[in-house]
Amino acid sequence: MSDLAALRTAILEGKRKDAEALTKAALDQGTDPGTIARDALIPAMQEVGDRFSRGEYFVPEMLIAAKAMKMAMEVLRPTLAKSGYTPAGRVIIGTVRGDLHDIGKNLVKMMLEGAGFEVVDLGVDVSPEKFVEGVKQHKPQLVAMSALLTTTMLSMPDTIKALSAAGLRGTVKVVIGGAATTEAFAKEIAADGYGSDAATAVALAKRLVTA
Ligand code: B1M
Repeated sequence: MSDLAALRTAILEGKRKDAEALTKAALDQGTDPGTIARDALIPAMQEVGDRFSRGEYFVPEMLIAAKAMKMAMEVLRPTLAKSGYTPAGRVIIGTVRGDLHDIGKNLVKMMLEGAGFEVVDLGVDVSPEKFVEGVKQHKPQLVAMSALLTTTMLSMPDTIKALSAAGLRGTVKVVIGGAATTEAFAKEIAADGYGSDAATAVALAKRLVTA
């Protein structure tokens, strides 16, 4: 098995130390960092998402794989920028105002990173004003909001309105998710999409960024 195939397998199986060591070894052997990302890390996370969608992986397997991916990315990140590697797009993500649940949001973030996106994480309890500031500062293609509470999901339309008031709504696609939300709610508040889980969120982000 080539080193990159072994690296893919290490991520799929959530073997963090192997993922880190194999990434270092590939770099030491002179493999281009973009090739490591494109041929090993991103396909591994794509496969994780596919297995989740087919019901072969569940949240724990996805979390473990995402953590292995994170270890590999930490080794790779300093060299990626220098190698001229272009991310799939930039996303800002946050759990909305009043809401402290971040497990799902973190999983979505890790899966997006695994798909090659640059993700700016605004954290939890993110007000509409903070989302607006985040868009001004980081100029993302996509804003992703998460809400787990039926009370806090109401901050989502407020954020969309705040983006419009700041003249930024046309510059970004807005996607939402989290257990409190639904596809119908996304339509009602004129979001650009709804992700029922992390794998769907990645597919949605890819579709909207290339649209
Ligand atoms: Co809270 N909590 N909680 N909680 N909590 C829920 C959400 C609840 C359903 C439990 C219940 O009553 N059955 C309920 C909400 C009821 C409602 O509003 N309808 C609830 C409540 C009431 C509360 C408190 C108010 C309790 C209290 O203090 N009285 C309080 C609120 C605090 C606050 O936020 N202000 C509270 C607190 C907490 C803890 C701190 C103890 C803890 C959070 C820890 C943390 O996140 N760091 C917690 C937890 C763990 C839960 C449950 C048990 C699990 C949530 C979770 O992590 N799920 C939850 C009950 C449940 O869901 N079974 C519950 C796993 C996670 C992977 O799934 O977040 O849905 P999820 O993310 C998924 C998808 O939704 C999607 O992808 C993820 C991966 O597949 N997704 C996105 C998520 N974000 C996305 C964004 C996208 C796309 C997809 O953008 C495009």
